[in-house]
Amino acid sequence: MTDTIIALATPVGESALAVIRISGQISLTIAKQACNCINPNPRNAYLVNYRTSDGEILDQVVITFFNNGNSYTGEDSLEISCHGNPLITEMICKDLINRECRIAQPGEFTRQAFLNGKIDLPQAESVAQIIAAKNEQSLALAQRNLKGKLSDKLLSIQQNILNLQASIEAHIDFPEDDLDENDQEGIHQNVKKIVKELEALLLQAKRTKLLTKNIKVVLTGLPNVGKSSLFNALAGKNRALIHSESGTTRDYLEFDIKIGKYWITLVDTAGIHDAAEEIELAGIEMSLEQAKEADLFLWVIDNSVPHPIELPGEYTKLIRSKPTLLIRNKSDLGEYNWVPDYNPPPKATNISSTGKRGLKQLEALLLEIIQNITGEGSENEYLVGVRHEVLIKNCLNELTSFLLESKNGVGDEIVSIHLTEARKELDIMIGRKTNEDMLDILFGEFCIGK
Ligand SMILES: Nc1nc2c(ncn2[C@@H]2O[C@H](COP(=O)(O)OP(=O)(O)OP(=O)(O)O)[C@@H](O)[C@H]2O)c(=O)[nH]1
Ligand SMILES: [Mg+2]
Repeated sequence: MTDTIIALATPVGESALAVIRISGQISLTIAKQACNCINPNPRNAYLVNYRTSDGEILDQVVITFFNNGNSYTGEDSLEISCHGNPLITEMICKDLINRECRIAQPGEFTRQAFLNGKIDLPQAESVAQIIAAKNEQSLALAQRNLKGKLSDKLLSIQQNILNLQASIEAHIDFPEDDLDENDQEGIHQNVKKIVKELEALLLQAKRTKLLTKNIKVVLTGLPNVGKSSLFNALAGKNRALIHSESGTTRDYLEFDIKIGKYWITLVDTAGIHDAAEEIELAGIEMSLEQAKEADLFLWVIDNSVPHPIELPGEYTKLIRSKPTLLIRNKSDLGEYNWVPDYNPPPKATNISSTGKRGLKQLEALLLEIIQNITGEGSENEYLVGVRHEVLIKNCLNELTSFLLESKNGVGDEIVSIHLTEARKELDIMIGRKTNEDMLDILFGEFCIGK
């Protein structure tokens, strides 16, 4: 007999209700023996008393039975909604263990659903993505993945590769009917089309990284330009210490704010300069660490001085490599409107942190940059996780090798192997080829009860 697994599907703590999930062969027996519900109609709710094996009533609960063909996991399942008191859920779980159930591993319900063919691997992954979504956009995309949209896309790419391979291999079997130049060119064009589709998915993988967490926005710049003042103005409270003396901020400070649909983590850092003091140097070292992890910079300068001193080269490189908004602060004292001499210069805006001037415009520009890097409103259609990103890159490598070798006259029989390998990578993405270790890692990231 296979194991029957149980888990508390709701957070631990006091709440109106708590849900205990059961999946496996003895689900129906539990409905009968613990809840006196002899022949529950699947998907109907029953108000019953939950009794231990000794007949003690633990709680009045609502149970719903799902028969194996129509359950989430593909096995007989039972959901028990009890009062949301941790004492009650603990007693019911203990009684279920006495009745030969065991506590589920993280993600085990979804793993069962996958193993029983209820969903494929991208759909299983989307379940965790739905739970972890940090904004409406990633939620909507995760829900599309759950409907199978990413799987459909991967399957269509795989089918296209298979069709191409079939036309190549038809000629391998009948060498007298060789592929002519036109056939070759047609195949190359089609492979290039597939390469484009995979590259578009890679771009979405990059965007997915931003969508599935808070976007890290780091305030950077020279000392005393007003970084902490701006941090406080955006946070709407006095979190950071502000002083006319330069070198005030030592540790970095974080605060979460919402801009448009997006949660961002604002990070205030120590001003960068050639500090002499050891403690200040340590703070500047921290600033650099934060800058390396930034998704976006708010580069603050003092607009009331004619020409701001350039940042150290390392920072300039970082700023140029990531989306940046140049903030010309202290514009109440003067407007020199310096522009960095590289092309294209970053978007810039004039503000006064202390005078609360230009902040709305700053937020609008920040949102514009975020929408641009997350691809909001564009062709961004899927969440593409890190696992897929690696496999897409492998797949692209195979197709690139195919094109290169085929153009260099390597025989069809040999180059066709690259197409087989590309299809294998897609098999792993979809979950047609798996192994226990991979599934352990993948589902190990889920919460218990999902
Ligand atoms: N007039 C004016 N003064 C400002 C403005 N923003 C900040 N200041 C002043 O500039 C000084 C430095 O401000 P901070 O916010 O501490 O500057 P910082 O960049 O965080 O400085 P460090 O932590 O030393 O790197 C303070 O005296 C602020 O009151 C502004 O927009 N206008
Ligand atoms: Mg500061």
